[in-house]
Amino acid sequence: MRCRKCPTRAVIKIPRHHTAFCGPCLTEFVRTQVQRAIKTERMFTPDDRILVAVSGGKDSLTLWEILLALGYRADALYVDLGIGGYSARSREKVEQFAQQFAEPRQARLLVHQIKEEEGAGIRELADLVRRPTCSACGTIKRYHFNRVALANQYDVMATGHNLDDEAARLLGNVLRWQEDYLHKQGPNLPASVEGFAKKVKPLYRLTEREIAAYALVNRIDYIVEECPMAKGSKMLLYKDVLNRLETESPGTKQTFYWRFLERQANQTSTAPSMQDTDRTVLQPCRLCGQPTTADTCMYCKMMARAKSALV
Ligand code: Q46
Ligand code: ZN
Repeated sequence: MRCRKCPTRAVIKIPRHHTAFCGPCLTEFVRTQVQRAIKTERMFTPDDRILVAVSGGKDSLTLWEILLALGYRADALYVDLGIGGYSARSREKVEQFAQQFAEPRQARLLVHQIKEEEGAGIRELADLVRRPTCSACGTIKRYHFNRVALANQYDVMATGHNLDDEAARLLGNVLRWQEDYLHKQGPNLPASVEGFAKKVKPLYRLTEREIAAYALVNRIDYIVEECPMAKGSKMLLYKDVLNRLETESPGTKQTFYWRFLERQANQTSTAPSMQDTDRTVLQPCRLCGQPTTADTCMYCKMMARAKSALV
């Protein structure tokens, strides 16, 4: 199989685009897709300071590498969840990456340790407040990400969500007709409260497979194992179903998600969006100042319960 852009041997076939690329042409394709996402969705400009949420996995580390390669001002935040060997191994990958790719470009890695800051790891905290680990984890990661972005005056927060993640999330929301979540899904989410950074997903045009190939070609070493808490998650099931559809009918994932975005864009231009409505309802938490619909945010409520259970 030959690369469609040059006479070299291809390393990856991309059926949804009827194409195949060698290593350097894949690198160019992936970076062009990211640049297109940034421009068409007006995510940020070269003057903005970006905070990337990194986990040690291929998506977030690849995103950080691409933003730096494209010349953006991107630092990263790693939240150490304290999940035994998994957290230790993923942190090691992030630190190695920072030394190799970020430090030479004067980019910083910030690390927050949940155990040190909250007095217990994510599993213990979730048990204490009787919530599923992943739901407690989501609240805690969101809180730290927001807090660091605000304290260090970042303009925008970026996550490594890719086309597979977004299509699986959309499928989950559609299957349950969760319309309020549907309205809040997208690659560019404006700041929910004045003074907070917006959230963007510059990898939304790329599949997991394309990102894994890019990481391999560009020697990005990442943690391959999934978080042990992800086992049995619905998201993995939805991804599997979409992959089966994609094999039979290439382009299914892209059409499913991109058509949704087109519909959303059309609706937004004719009616006030849910995000706009949300912004009027959200207010700063009375304890920490983070955006919330109540008077105290979910994070502060959760930590208060955890602390009273710890004494
Ligand atoms: S890190 Fe956290 Fe995920 Fe692990 S505990 Fe669940 S939510 S699975 S993205
Ligand atoms: Zn709060």
